[in-house]
Amino acid sequence: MSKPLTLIEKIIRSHLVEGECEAGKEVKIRIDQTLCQDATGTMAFLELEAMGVDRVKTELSVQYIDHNTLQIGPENPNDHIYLQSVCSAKGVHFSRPGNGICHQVHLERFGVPGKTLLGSDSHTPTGGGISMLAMGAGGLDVAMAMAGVPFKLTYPRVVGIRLTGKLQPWVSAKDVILKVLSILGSQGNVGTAAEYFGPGVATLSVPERATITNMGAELGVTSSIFPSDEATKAFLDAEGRGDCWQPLAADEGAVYSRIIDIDLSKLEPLAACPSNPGNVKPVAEIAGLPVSQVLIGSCTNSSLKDMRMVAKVLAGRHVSDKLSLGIAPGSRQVLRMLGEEGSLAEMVGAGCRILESACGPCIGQGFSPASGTISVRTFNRNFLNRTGTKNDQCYLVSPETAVATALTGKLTDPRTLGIEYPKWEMPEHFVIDDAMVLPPAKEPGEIIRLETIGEPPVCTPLPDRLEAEVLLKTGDKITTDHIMPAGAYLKYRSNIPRYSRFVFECFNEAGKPSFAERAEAVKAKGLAGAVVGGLSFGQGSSREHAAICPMYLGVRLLVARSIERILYANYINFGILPLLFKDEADLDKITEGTRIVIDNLREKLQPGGTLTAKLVQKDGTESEISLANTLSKEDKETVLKGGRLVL
Ligand code: MIC
Ligand code: SF4
Repeated sequence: MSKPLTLIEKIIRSHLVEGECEAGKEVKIRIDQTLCQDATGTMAFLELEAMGVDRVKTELSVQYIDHNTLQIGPENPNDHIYLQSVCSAKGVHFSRPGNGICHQVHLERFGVPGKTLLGSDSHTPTGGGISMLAMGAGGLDVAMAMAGVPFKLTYPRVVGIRLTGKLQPWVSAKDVILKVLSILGSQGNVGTAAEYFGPGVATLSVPERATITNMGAELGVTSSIFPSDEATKAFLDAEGRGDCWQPLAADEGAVYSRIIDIDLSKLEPLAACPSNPGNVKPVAEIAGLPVSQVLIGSCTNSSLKDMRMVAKVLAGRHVSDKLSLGIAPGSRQVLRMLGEEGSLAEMVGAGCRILESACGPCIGQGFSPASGTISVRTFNRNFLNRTGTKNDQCYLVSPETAVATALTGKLTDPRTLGIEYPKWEMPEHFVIDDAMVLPPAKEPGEIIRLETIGEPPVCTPLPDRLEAEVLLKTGDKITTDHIMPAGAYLKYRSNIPRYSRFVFECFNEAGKPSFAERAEAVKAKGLAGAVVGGLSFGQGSSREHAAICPMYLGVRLLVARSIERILYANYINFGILPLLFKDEADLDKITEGTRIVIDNLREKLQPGGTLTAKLVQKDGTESEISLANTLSKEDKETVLKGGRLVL
């Protein structure tokens, strides 16, 4: 009899195009569906055009407008017009601004159990809530998937998370994933995937499962998944899509690389404290902190289930006058149902501020907290400064904890409210109205590129003698928000020269040259730029701008102690060589201004091997260090030729 498989292994094998199914080995799989959002999608489609693709080859591709809907200046509407026209021409569905956050809408209207989904957004694994193998990737990888190119990934080690028991009132799915984060941490999980199983699974509805798989992104795992069962069917039936349901689960006796046991009945409300999602504490331990704003929404917690609970708690009560409460329902479907059932009126009556169904404050588009005050959010990321306020203090919690906090004005364990916990039942029918999703035209039409849309970036081959000056040395857990801030600069995503001015902006010091200026000075000397980092470099988003913009400024080398999956792939795609320290003590030998020299790069760079690099200090002293790589043969060829879009 063949070996019993985990569900993730089963889906990979049913989509396998190339490679050996063994943990740690590289495989290529067929991608059935793709999704893009506006902040990464413009570049992805410029890249698709540059590849000369006439029509996408996937079963379904959808482009969402959800990240930047503020439209301050013409940049965003210009992006929207470009995306609408290019999607129509290339065979892609277009979800208009106002229709909702990509992950929520995709779950509601398009996701199919057992299919593969690749998205140019790191929270694409939300689709694991309905049993998809859903993964985040850089825009170029998604463009290639749309072009029909199989997606390359490391065959993962699968961690099994066995759920037993049942959540107690006021404890919810967010507390489950925060618990998992407190166990697995937010780093060190590259090459791993998370699979939920056990009797506790049946007690969780699809929206709850999707909260858990969504925030699996913060673990740094490739994907997270739940089995497809009666609860999945109930959700899909209510969406009028029951015909795409099939039961899916791991084989009896499937072997996981590690098993984590979580008894849902024993969980309590948890919070991720500033400024990392892995910094988890019980709310009871930190209750009482004064709070200036509460935000409920984002792709993690904006389902009808979450919103209805919030409305029921707010009904007949009023938000504390010490804070502002903002609520962003995740989709037009959710917003409309809240309106029709009266929940919206309850929220407004309680003094909350209703925001558009979009990412909004989650990506620094408004609602920045006042200086030195605490923001409590149901979101998934609290990286420093992401709210748009310098040195912010952002706590990530469940909607239950958020609404309790909104009523009291201080961080509150919802169990202490003394209110009965509102009951939730999956509606028999969601309101279905896909009028804001535009299907593609049958024939290719005109693609409209207004003035703010730049050209897709191109790179040159790496020189055989790589001489790179260190522009910046960082600590551990550098996120893509550190590398390429979003917030107020999000509107420059389709203008690389402009956006590049803000690379590593958070490390710039007043009165000193910025990272961009230092990079230009190094480039003018005919040298490459290098960045040196610690553990878990590149946590967070899929934004390939964290590769494109440094590359545009001349950065060609990254040396770190460990590198996160999506950033690693993006660096290869854009011709930046990612190497690893063999000996962490070597980090101390490098400062800003040190030159890292690698002679005979083509010969020395052996896939999976080590090489010797020379360090030349500012005073001319020289030494040697060993650097490792985890490149495959294909990665080596790609990065040496300068990535996938080359002059
Ligand atoms: C995020 O949550 O950080 C984003 C904004 O959704 C990013 C994508 C982007 O930067 O455009 C992500 O998660 O991949
Ligand atoms: Fe949007 Fe925030 Fe979700 Fe990213 S994490 S997709 S910005 S809601």
